[in-house]
Amino acid sequence: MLSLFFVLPLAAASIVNSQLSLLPHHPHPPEDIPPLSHWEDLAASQNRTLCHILPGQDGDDDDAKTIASALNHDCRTNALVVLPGAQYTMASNITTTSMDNVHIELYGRLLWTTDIDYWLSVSMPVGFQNQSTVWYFGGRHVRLDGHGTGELNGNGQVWYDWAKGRGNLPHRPMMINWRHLHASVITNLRFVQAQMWTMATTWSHDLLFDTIYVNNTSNSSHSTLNTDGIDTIYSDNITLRRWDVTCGDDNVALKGNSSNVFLYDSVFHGGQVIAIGSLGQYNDAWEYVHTFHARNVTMRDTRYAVYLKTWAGHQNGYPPNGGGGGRGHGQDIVLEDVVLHGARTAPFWIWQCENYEGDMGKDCDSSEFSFSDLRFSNVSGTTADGVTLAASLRCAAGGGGCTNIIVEDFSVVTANTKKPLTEWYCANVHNPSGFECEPFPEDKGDDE
Ligand SMILES: *[C@@H]1O[C@H](CO)[C@@H](O)[C@H](O)[C@H]1NC(C)=O
Ligand SMILES: *[C@@H]1O[C@H](CO)[C@@H](O)[C@H](O)[C@H]1NC(C)=O
Ligand SMILES: *[C@@H]1O[C@H](CO)[C@@H](O)[C@H](O)[C@H]1NC(C)=O
Ligand SMILES: *[C@@H]1O[C@H](CO)[C@@H](O)[C@H](O)[C@H]1NC(C)=O
Ligand SMILES: *[C@@H]1O[C@H](CO)[C@@H](O)[C@H](O)[C@H]1NC(C)=O
Ligand SMILES: *[C@@H]1O[C@H](CO)[C@@H](O)[C@H](O)[C@H]1NC(C)=O
Ligand SMILES: *[C@@H]1O[C@H](CO)[C@@H](O)[C@H](O)[C@H]1NC(C)=O
Ligand SMILES: *[C@@H]1O[C@H](CO)[C@@H](O)[C@H](O)[C@H]1NC(C)=O
Ligand SMILES: *[C@@H]1O[C@H](CO)[C@@H](O)[C@H](O)[C@H]1NC(C)=O
Ligand SMILES: CC(=O)N[C@H]1CO[C@H](CO)[C@@H](O)[C@@H]1O
Repeated sequence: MLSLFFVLPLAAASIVNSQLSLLPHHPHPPEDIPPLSHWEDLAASQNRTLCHILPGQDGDDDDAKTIASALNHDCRTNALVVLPGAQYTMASNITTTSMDNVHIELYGRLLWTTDIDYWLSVSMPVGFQNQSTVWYFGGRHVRLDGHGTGELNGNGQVWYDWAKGRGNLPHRPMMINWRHLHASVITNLRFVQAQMWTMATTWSHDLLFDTIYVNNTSNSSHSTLNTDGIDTIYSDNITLRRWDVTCGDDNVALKGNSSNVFLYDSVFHGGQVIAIGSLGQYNDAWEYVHTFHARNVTMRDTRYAVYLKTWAGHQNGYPPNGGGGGRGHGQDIVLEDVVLHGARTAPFWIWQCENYEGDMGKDCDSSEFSFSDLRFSNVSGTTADGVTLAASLRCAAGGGGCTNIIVEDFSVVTANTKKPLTEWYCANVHNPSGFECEPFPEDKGDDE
């Protein structure tokens, strides 16, 4: 039985594996896409229902509805869904959240339309920080394979120009929300020009995202603020392997109740970098982040190597841009084998006074969110010219501060002087190991 199930899939995989790469891809030559007869045989051998979906021929067709219908009805369970077309038009919000044992093969582009007023009117809440989305995607045992050319394209430039650099605009949607998605694999897929965040996992566990290309780049004077690569929220056991991320905000962010998140063999271009947070935005709520391990990550022109951010201990305003007063604990956060190229600020950054309504950097000592067991090992490379600070660790006394921060094999130098970074500013850091803490200079705040 098992051999019957696996013989054909392996043969099919070998056709495409030779083309895998993290770089941007040219579209598959149509002759490389297996014909319908191949998929019919494959589906039959695996006892799957086949949905072979071609793009609508009429420019006004809404392929999103066709795709959703397949994933919700004919091909909801034990199915093989093949999207061999070059481009599909996504013109409505969709919900496909009860898939079970579905393989999706996407070779071309899913392109969202640019009708901002329509999308603002239908974007669906994600359940955190007023974030919203245009695709709820969930179920179990789903495998979505982009074969290196499959692409989700949010047509984000219209959104960047509309937002004009303003953050967290209500109802501005992220491209996709992996929602109650379990034991699933997303692989060899491109995500470009996201409308806001590229994606978030919520209430999801046991996911592998392997070989993922994200590029949200503005061609105008307006920035790509809020175009995070991925945010994990209320999720457990999420592995990110071979990611290549270009974006204008957090490349990877762990929000509240994220655990066992692993990031391997990845490259970031620009952006803030790895964010643990923000946390503690909801008054009186308890949140945790535990076990985040990153290994072999190259960071080019990012702001930091990692930054941990919480809101202050007193609530000031309401989400998405205000808040605070949340409590909790973050622990077992490990980065190893990291190479920096021109980090724009201190590689390690902790602060507990996040706020986007005018109180950023105020009330930094009151948060009741604490951190412990952080290890940064084998971090090398450069910060940008003139950046001499290794760390700004402003932990809040309110939660007891930060305990057990270990730094090993740290060899980052300032790009222009080639001098090792020697300044480590700390507040409420207990048991530092491998570095010498010094107090923040009283006259020089680090709010910016
Ligand atoms: C194939 O699938 C059908 C319906 O999903 C099921 O009834 C049948 O038992 C399956 N056959 C095998 C050999 O697994
Ligand atoms: C589209 O969005 C509206 C408003 O959020 C929602 O009521 C509706 O259920 C969504 N439709 C689908 C198919 O997800
Ligand atoms: C954010 O969500 C909260 C709770 O759902 C709501 O009270 C608030 O008005 C929303 N803010 C915006 C800017 O939409
Ligand atoms: C974590 O998820 C992976 C799939 O990505 C799975 O193979 C593994 O068993 C899961 N780990 C645990 C502890 O459940
Ligand atoms: C990202 O996209 C921009 C604009 O298309 C392009 O210039 C840049 O090379 C891309 N970056 C990467 C790393 O592929
Ligand atoms: C920027 O990108 C948009 C969307 O692809 C395109 O319509 C526009 O022509 C581009 N502008 C420039 C200056 O390249
Ligand atoms: C590190 O990651 C890069 C991809 O960014 C990969 O090419 C390389 O093989 C990885 N190194 C190791 C030791 O796994
Ligand atoms: C986060 O985890 C805490 C501790 O388990 C729990 O009390 C809280 O309800 C969780 N938050 C959400 C929104 O699930
Ligand atoms: C340190 O990290 C670099 C970059 O990933 C890697 O090439 C090197 O082997 C690592 N050193 C050790 C001792 O693991
Ligand atoms: C790398 C990549 O796919 N870049 C694309 C970004 O978006 C613009 C506008 O859609 C495309 O022209 C680029 O090719």
